[in-house]
Amino acid sequence: MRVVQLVLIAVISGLASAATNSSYPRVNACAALEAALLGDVAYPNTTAYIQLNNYWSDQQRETLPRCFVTPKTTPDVATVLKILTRQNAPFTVKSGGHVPFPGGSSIENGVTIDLVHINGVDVSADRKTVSVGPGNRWLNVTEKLDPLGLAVVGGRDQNVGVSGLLLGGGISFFSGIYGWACDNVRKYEVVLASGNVIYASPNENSDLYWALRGGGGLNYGVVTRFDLAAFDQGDLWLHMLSFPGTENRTIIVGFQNLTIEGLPRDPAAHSVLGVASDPFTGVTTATLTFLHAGVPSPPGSVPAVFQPFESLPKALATSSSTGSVSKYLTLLATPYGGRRDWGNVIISANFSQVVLDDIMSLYAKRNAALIKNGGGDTIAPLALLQAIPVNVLAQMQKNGGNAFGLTPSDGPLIMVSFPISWTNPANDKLVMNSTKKLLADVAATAKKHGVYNPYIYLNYAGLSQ
Ligand SMILES: Cc1cc2nc3c(=O)[nH]c(=O)nc-3n(C[C@H](O)[C@H](O)[C@H](O)COP(=O)(O)OP(=O)(O)OC[C@H]3O[C@@H](n4cnc5c(N)ncnc54)[C@H](O)[C@@H]3O)c2cc1C
Ligand SMILES: *[C@@H]1O[C@H](CO)[C@@H](O)[C@H](O)[C@H]1NC(C)=O
Ligand SMILES: *[C@@H]1O[C@H](CO)[C@@H](O)[C@H](O)[C@H]1NC(C)=O
Ligand SMILES: *[C@@H]1O[C@H](CO)[C@@H](O)[C@H](O)[C@H]1NC(C)=O
Ligand SMILES: *[C@@H]1O[C@H](CO)[C@@H](O)[C@H](O)[C@H]1NC(C)=O
Ligand SMILES: *[C@@H]1O[C@H](CO)[C@@H](O)[C@H](O)[C@H]1NC(C)=O
Ligand SMILES: *[C@@H]1O[C@H](CO)[C@@H](O)[C@H](O)[C@H]1NC(C)=O
Ligand SMILES: CC(=O)N[C@H]1CO[C@H](CO)[C@@H](O)[C@@H]1O
Repeated sequence: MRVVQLVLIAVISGLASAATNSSYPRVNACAALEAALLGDVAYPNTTAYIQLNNYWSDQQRETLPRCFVTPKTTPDVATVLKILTRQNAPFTVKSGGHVPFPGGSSIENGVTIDLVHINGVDVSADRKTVSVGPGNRWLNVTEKLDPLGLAVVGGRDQNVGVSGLLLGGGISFFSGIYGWACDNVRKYEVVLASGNVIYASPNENSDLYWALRGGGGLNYGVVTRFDLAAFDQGDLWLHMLSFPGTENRTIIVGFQNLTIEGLPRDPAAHSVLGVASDPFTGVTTATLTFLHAGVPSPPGSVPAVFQPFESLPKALATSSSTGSVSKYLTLLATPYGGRRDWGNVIISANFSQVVLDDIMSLYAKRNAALIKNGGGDTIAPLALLQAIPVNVLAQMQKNGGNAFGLTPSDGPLIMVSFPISWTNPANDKLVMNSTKKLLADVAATAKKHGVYNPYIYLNYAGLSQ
């Protein structure tokens, strides 16, 4: 999908032939940028280049541009786009660099526009809007807002970039109340390929406003400011429960009931279920993460919505705590490094036991094959279930609706994604093949049993999707 975006932008701006002509003077693009921006350009083998080349996955970090350019202002971005389009130079845009696959926000032999220096976080006088620069990571936003008793609908991991998450959708701790992150953007500042700066909101360029909410950001321009709806927010509550993976039926059935019955009754509640497979033994562990946007009373109690899980036997571990949004963005962060892949399939939350068993057995079979064929590499698979309850789908209809094409009558839904990490590049094909096949097999069983939804969430979409 991301690659398709790059190709599209190339076609839109007439770059397609240049992108395939290796003798095209791309080095000149870097030099022209350097001249125009008084040196905000970093070349290979410099400290600046090495620092900017900080991606979450190894595959992105290995995809090396001719130069990084780091505009500091919106007019700088306009200058950069004018130069690059005039020179027919291939380029990409980077915010937090958390797309896993090569080319996601990196480009071999092109120019990477790194937005890191466009990093304002400004709260309006009435505390209703936070204007966020596209180069921020989510922790930069929450660290500013927590002390003010404010929050926005944003990411759940400290290092994820604001731009990719907001442009693709954005599942948040607060989504039950407000919808996904993209549903809570009041206004975008966008630099078009022409270098023109325009604004998109419900009453200005409303078609672009619609498309930017989940329709594939880089297709339309470079966003240089997001005006986000803010709300009063204090501490959160977190509760985690781990079970042996052999309990997957009970846990997944409980998660289905939570998605269908529980979450709509308490929109402040949020939950994720992971079934992790040990890289060497294939032994699985199911971990439920529960969050609540308010501290339960009495302190130490478990909110009613999560009570059905408290009585389940065989829990391996549990933990509870309260704290700031920043605390949980740090606690739940996934470290950098390693080779990475993922993809997702979205199904009706009310899937039958047959579908559940099919998905778990397809997952286990795929993981066993990786242990057998991976040559001892540390290949760490995860099956991640995320709820899309009807209250979230209802919030997605705000402001004219987003670009997903989902309504409450399509739900409730569960997104099943399969993130995986490994270390040996020799296993790239093996692992990525297996993920692609697993996604196709899971989609096929969902289709066969009438619970498939064709929506694919861009922000967890694999290269093959
Ligand atoms: C550890 C981890 C945790 C995650 N947690 C969540 C989560 O809680 N909720 C959720 O919904 N998703 C989550 N995601 C998925 C995440 O939303 C996507 O990976 C997202 O694309 C990352 O954004 P980024 O800015 O870091 O990525 P980048 O790779 O920098 O950018 C993503 C895409 O957007 C383009 N782009 C970047 N900036 C701009 C801009 N200003 N204008 C136009 N195009 C731009 C890039 O070219 C690229 O195509 C997580 C991912 C990871 C790896
Ligand atoms: C590639 O670009 C160079 C420089 O503009 C040009 O001389 C050459 O003809 C181009 N080659 C092809 C195959 O388009
Ligand atoms: C954002 O947060 C990171 C990590 O805490 C920090 O290194 C960086 O300087 C921050 N950026 C800004 C603009 O505050
Ligand atoms: C799911 O549970 C069943 C029944 O306990 C078990 O046989 C199977 O191995 C489990 N699958 C996974 C992936 O843990
Ligand atoms: C399903 O969820 C509802 C609402 O939270 C709860 O009352 C009920 O006990 C749950 N059912 C089971 C079987 O867990
Ligand atoms: C779930 O599916 C079952 C059978 O497929 C059906 O009987 C039931 O009404 C459905 N429940 C909901 C809440 O849609
Ligand atoms: C990947 O899949 C393709 C097509 O299914 C197959 O031909 C190829 O052998 C596979 N490669 C690996 C390394 O598994
Ligand atoms: C000497 C040195 O570090 N050379 C490196 C310069 O950068 C290129 C591209 O990043 C590398 O391939 C070289 O190894």
